[in-house]
Parts: sequence; C-alpha cells; structure tokens
Amino acid sequence: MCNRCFDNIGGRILADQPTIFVLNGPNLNLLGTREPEIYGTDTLDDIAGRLDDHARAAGACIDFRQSNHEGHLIDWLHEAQAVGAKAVLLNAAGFTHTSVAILDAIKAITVPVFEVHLSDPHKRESFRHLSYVGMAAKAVFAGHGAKSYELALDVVLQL
Ligand code: CA2
Repeated sequence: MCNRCFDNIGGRILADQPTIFVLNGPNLNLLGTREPEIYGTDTLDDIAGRLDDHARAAGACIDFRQSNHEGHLIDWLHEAQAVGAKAVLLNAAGFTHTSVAILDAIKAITVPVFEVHLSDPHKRESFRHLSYVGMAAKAVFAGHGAKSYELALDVVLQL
C-alpha cells in the first residue's frame, strides 16, 4: 500500500494522490504455487509490486489487498467509497460466480469497479460463465494473466 496517500489520523485519502483499491478474493494468496498453465507463475506480491510501480509513475497510489473471506471484500468495497478511492480493481476469484452480496456492495457504492481475472472464465467450465461482479462492473479485463491487472490499471489511470 502507498501510505503517502493517507492521512494517518483520519485514514482519509489526500486529495492530490488518487488511490486505486485492488481487491483479491479467495485462494489468490496461493497464486504462483499451482496451475501455472491457467494462472501463470507470478505471485500476488509480484503483481502488487508492478502495479505499485506503474501507479506511482503516474502519480497515483495502489492499495492492494487479498482475503479469503467474502465479508472482508464487502467491507473493503464500502471503505473504497468512504475514503474516496478513484476506482476499484476487483478479482473476486470464486466469489465472482456466487456472490449476490458482493454484487449488492458494488451497486451500493459510486466508486467505479472493474472486474479483473487472470484466466478467461468464459473459456472454462460453464459454472464460471456467470459473473455477479460483471452485472455491476464498469468493464472486465480477463484472460491476460497478470497483465489483466495492468490493462485495467491503464484504463483507470486515464479516467
Ligand atoms: O482467473 C481468475 O483470476 C479467477 O478469478 C481465479 C479464480 C477462479 O475461481 C475464477 O473463476 C477466475 C480462482 C483463484 C484461485 O487462485 C489460485 C490459487 C492457487 C494457484 C493459482 C490460483
């Protein structure tokens, strides 16, 4: 996370540095340890580091988080709104295909949410074709491995 963006007393984002939340769902903490043919070999830390470099070069900040718990992702979507984040990149992982509660959270905030996936769920099992996140996301970036995150960030930096 880029602490320069935060006022340590109130936790508010400082006006001159747009912050982009990057939220990652269940099992992505294990990225890089299995199924490299689907997800690539980068770890989540590798991805976070590249996004952070890219955002800093553009005068923005990344707040990068992962949780295996649905409620954490929902709380963080609310927090993105509360602190005035510029956008959220959301890889809700398996919750993408199951979570009406995450859909409701995206609809409850005005911060634009962009759906991100390493793989292309539409080229995989049919149960991955339904995306609750996609019902409220501004756009979807999928199928480019770790690059999906960078492509989404490029778009957000131009907002
Ligand atoms: O392709 C994506 O980014 C997914 O969101 C990944 C999810 C999957 O359920 C979605 O359909 C598509 C799975 C995340 C599993 O995380 C990993 C854990 C260990 C090694 C590799 C990935």
